[in-house]
Amino acid sequence: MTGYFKDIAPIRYAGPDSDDEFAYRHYDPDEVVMGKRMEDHLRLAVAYWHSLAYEGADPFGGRTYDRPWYGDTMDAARAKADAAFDLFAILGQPFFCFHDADVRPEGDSFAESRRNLDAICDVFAAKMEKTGTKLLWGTANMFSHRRWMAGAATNPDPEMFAYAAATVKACMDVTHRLDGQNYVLWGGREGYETLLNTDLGREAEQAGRFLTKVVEYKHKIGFKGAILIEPKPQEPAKHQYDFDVATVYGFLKRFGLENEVKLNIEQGHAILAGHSFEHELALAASLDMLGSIDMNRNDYQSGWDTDQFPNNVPETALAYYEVLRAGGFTTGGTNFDARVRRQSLDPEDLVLAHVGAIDVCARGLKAAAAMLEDGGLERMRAQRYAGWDRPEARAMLNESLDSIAARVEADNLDPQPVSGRQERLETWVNRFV
Ligand code: XLS
Ligand code: NI
Ligand code: NI
Repeated sequence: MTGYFKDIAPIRYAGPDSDDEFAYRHYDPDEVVMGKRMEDHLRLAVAYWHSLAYEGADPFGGRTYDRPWYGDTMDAARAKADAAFDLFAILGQPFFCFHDADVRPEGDSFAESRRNLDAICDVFAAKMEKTGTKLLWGTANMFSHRRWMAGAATNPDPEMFAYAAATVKACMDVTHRLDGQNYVLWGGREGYETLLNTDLGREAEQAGRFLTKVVEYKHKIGFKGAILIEPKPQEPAKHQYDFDVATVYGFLKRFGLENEVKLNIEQGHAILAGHSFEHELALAASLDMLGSIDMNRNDYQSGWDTDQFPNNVPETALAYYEVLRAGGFTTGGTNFDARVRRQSLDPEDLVLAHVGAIDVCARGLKAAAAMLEDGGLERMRAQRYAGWDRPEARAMLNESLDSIAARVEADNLDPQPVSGRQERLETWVNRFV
């Protein structure tokens, strides 16, 4: 252990009656839920950017935290990696995620930045080998540096497009080398600030060609993980092209990539898009596009993407219900794309934020599993659509409009409304959460 977390022992499961703050009350990695260990269901990951790189800034003020590894040197990056793996060991969760810019200092040239990244990934490789911590996904930060202000793949300047291509290649290379389970693309600057200077058609074409190259490169290097797009409607761009699940699906279909790319769905982004988390998950599952989740929450009052740690069990249960109903994660998992508030200065705050969130996820998962095992919701859903189980009803989907119309008159059809039972269903859910 380095200095920063030295007073904190690894967190263990102590059961719901424990009054130890530094213990899991609900997250028991070995507990079997629907035939699978809890750890293998949730596949929890720490987000390097929020937990190690974020310094406490908000739009009105700068750094508030005082962590010993801050700085733009390789030594600082190595100290950060030491602290990161100490945190992972304390929490005992199996995965982490990172952007290139979280882990290495920017170089004076592209080549130097890439060498810095490679060198830190050597450090990661040794630590991962020693500790067993794995990489859930890698990604490129193509939104913080000023060069990306007008976008990466959708930039009006072709040299920026080239720089973006080289950046993603470098990040895919290290993700592959570290045996990452997925590679994520989130396009915070792939969008616009004003339509007055934007050629929408051209930018979409660029984004489609770019993603096609990413998929081709994945196959070229034999990367076995999934390529995931993370939808978000806005922030930092006024409008982001990967608006929500439905929009991204349309984009992938347009470029013939719907069988190559899946989605990383974030709670806060779903809310920003005017949806619920479970809506985005259910839609992605129905399209066979559900890859992974970024677990966090927004402040519902401020309307911003505040990236807070989850603390609402009923909401989390409904999210995991969709995940379990879709068969659970394969390459994906639960990444805490969440940061402590800027007044939460202490190492304990960082650790306990994760401990609380991990317990929330464990309770949500168990509640979701109990709902599925009970089967009541699925039974009522099936009853609602039972009419469509009849072969003649299904045949109608291939029948012409005029033939259906003729039948309605011939049979003198007079369909009667039936209850949607919403309150009964909501009450049913409350038995489990
Ligand atoms: C920002 C995104 C970002 C992605 C990774 O809102 O959530 O953190 O998850 O680039
Ligand atoms: Ni986000
Ligand atoms: Ni995210």
